Amino acid sequence: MKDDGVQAQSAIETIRLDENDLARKKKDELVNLLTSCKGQRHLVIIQSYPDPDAISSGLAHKIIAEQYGIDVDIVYAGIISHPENIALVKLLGIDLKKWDAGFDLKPYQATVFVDNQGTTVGPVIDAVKALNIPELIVVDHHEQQERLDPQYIDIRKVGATATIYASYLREGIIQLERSRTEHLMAATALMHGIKTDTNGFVRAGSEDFMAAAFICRFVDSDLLAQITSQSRSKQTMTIIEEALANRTIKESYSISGIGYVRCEERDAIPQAADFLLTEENIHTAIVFGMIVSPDQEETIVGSMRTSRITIDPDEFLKEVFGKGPGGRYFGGGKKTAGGFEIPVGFLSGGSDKEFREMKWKLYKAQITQKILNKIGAVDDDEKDDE
Ligand SMILES: [Mn+2]
Repeated sequence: MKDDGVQAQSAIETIRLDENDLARKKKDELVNLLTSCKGQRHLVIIQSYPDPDAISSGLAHKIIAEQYGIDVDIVYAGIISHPENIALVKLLGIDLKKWDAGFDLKPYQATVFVDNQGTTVGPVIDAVKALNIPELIVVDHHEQQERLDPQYIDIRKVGATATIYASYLREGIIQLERSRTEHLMAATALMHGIKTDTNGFVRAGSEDFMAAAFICRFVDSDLLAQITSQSRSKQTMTIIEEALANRTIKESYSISGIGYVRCEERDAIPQAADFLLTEENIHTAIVFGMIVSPDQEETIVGSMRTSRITIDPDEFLKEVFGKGPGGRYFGGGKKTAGGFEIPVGFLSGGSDKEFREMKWKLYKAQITQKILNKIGAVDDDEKDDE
């Protein structure tokens, strides 16, 4: 790097320089840590319902760490249900391991959390904590949480975790080569990750653009086109239809409870929220439903999307739903999107249709009420409902 002309930097360039300094410093720190872990085997833990940002960041971490002589497996404890995500994993041949109670954690010397801080990864977190596997690395772009105490932490307020991994690559943490298929795959995945987490670059900031500009040289554009051209399933369309029909609009908020949703269709909830946000005069959409896991545990799962700068989904959801008995917030988020999960617990299960409907009604009323209270609106549906 040349440092001539530094005095002539404009304010913006100075900021960019600071960003580059930070990226370089974090990259150096990570290199030192990875070098000291040579010969180990690490477990990258991604969120239970992995999105392209998590999947691509996990993959990038794996190819970087492997160059430092570390074996890496990527694990998730839920389901990959969005067609684009299935396509991403299949087309790029990414080896994601699905966690279950029989998963052998003993081979791993340390854990790595990408695009999360241990709060959205399901039961795998308790299993690794029970075995006292050291929490080594956290790389994320969500608000800082207090669940983990890792040796290395890199949380930046950028559009995607993939942006942070691209910055490591830009700083030369490993040498990307066009002739190596796995490098092209990782770059293509990262581009998709940045793209989806920034709503197609609409919400991207300067770091996200710089990251994309660097990795675009290594992107396989045919593959990227294939990944993004996946269509919506019929079931997803039905859920979006349901969300549209059941929505309540208050103060430019669109709120919709869609009842029971199959576990496999969980990703339709954020897609429905994305869809409701496209309506005229709507700045915020919240969609929620009841998900039943294969072991009959029920959970209310919701997604929030907003286009209003002054609304912070993280703050909003924490304030609306508060904390559960374990002291953990039911919800949280990042700049334009958030989610929440409320376990039904003791009332879970029961195949009786009437009982299920009663339960759903109760939860729907409570959730809607809490949201309306927060935005200062009155629920006049309450009166003329049924
Ligand atoms: Mn992300």
